[in-house]
Amino acid sequence: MTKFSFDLQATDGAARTGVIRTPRGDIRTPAFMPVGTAATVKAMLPESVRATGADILLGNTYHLMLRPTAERIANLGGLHKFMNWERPILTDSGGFQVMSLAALRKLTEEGVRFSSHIDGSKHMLSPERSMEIQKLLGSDIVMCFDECPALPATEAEVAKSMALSMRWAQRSRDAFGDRPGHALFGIMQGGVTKDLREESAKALTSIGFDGYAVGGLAVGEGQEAMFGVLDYAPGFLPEDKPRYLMGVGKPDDIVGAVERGIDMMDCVLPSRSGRTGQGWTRRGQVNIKNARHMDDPRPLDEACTCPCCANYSRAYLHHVFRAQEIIASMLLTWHNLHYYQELMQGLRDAIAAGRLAAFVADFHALRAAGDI
Ligand code: PRF
Ligand code: ZN
Repeated sequence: MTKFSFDLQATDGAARTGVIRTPRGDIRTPAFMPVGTAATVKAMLPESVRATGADILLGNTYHLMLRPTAERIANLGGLHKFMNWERPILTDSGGFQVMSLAALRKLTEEGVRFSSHIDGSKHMLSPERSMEIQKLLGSDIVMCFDECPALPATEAEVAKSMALSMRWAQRSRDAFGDRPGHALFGIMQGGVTKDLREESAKALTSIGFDGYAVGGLAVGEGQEAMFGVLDYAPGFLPEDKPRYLMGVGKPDDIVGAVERGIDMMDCVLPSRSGRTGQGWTRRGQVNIKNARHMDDPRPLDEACTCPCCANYSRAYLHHVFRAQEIIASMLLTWHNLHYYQELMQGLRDAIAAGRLAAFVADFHALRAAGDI
């Protein structure tokens, strides 16, 4: 069986391009992972998500354990079969979603007790239970169970939380065991404090993981502070393992993260904003509900080859959004995911050719020109 591996193929400054190999297929990096929280990328068929160029999806322990439950998915043959996506799936471990979504949370050394945001039922997540759920789902890339402290937090609070996450990382490693073809990623915490980030990276690398995530960013600190951390944090991690920035981001966040040595990212933005009428293009952001599009026969982006831009006008998109037709979400989500994947392909090609700086300059120049 193909084992899990990472081939680093080229670098350009701190940026890297390569391929993560898994038994379910290759993941070209830098990779963007569309979010399929509830066993679906909302408004998209899996084959359409694949057609945009996605190699891997993200799923969520928290949502799936509550509904339809991990045990039910396991009995039905696992998450890939259940949702009709045969390629790799990365699952988040649940702690981050418990803290942002669940009611009545109680955090202890053991884990987190919480009430479901769906029906109020009581549940527990711990490193051991999170590993068990992610195994039942059949996840290809399993994330450690961690705590992402909510902002604002003092440095002492961030330090205490990071130390807990590192103890949970060891328990996650022990509970995960040896599963050939499946990967376990550690998650670095430590807020915006360099020493804490370094301490966290040392703790994780001494445990040893198949990949390393940078957690605890994009939680309200702002792009400048996030880039400040990314100027040093990837350098604390092993060069020969993938680095995953969790929950990022806008197109310019992605470009900046890749420039700083990040290999994987995920974000609800392209799919979620597709459902609220926000289109992302090379020239910037478009709100299709704006009245100025009402009579516009042009596509959302004249240079885009997605089915939305190939076949539908802004006027049509404007109409179906105003009329709250289901196709509105479908078309704009498809366009946004296509745009994101095309951006990733552009970044990969530029890094491979050693011309990332020129690519990034063009990226910013086109957006600054506006005219959308
Ligand atoms: N930890 C986990 N999932 C996450 C985060 C984290 O810190 C973030 C932070 N941006 C998003 N998703 N487990
Ligand atoms: Zn398009």
